[in-house]
Amino acid sequence: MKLIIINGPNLNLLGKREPEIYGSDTFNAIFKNLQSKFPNVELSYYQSNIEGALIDKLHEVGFDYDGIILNAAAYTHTSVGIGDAVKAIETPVVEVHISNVHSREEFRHVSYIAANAKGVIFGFGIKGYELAIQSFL
Ligand code: CA2
Repeated sequence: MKLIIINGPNLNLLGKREPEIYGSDTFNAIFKNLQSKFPNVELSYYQSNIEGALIDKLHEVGFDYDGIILNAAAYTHTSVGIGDAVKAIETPVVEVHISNVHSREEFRHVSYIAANAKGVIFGFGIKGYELAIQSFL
């Protein structure tokens, strides 16, 4: 089983800022923990702050991997391009958000990804990434 976690803008700051919303773990630590929890999953990770780079990565993995776990961060709520890419690829995408986007500002209630995602997980903190992996197993 080949899965990739793709994180969008500012998620490289995880564990460094706003721990009250996003927790105090760096994604490096989160990723290592996931690898140890799922030793039989070939798990990779990509993060970018650039919309086009995220689209390129979706195209690159989207016909080959078994699953994509996508936290497009703020682009979730703005990017028709990322939404179109999720629709265009073959690999199923599970959308993840660390925070409960529906208990936050109204602009975060909109997702350009959800309609074409296999499912959406939000509000369970970083545990959401683990739940997303489990959903593919
Ligand atoms: O809850 C989530 O996972 C979000 O995708 C996070 C995005 C936000 O724009 C979405 O509405 C919900 C923001 C990511 C910012 O990440 C940071 C992490 C640490 C410190 C500062 C920002």
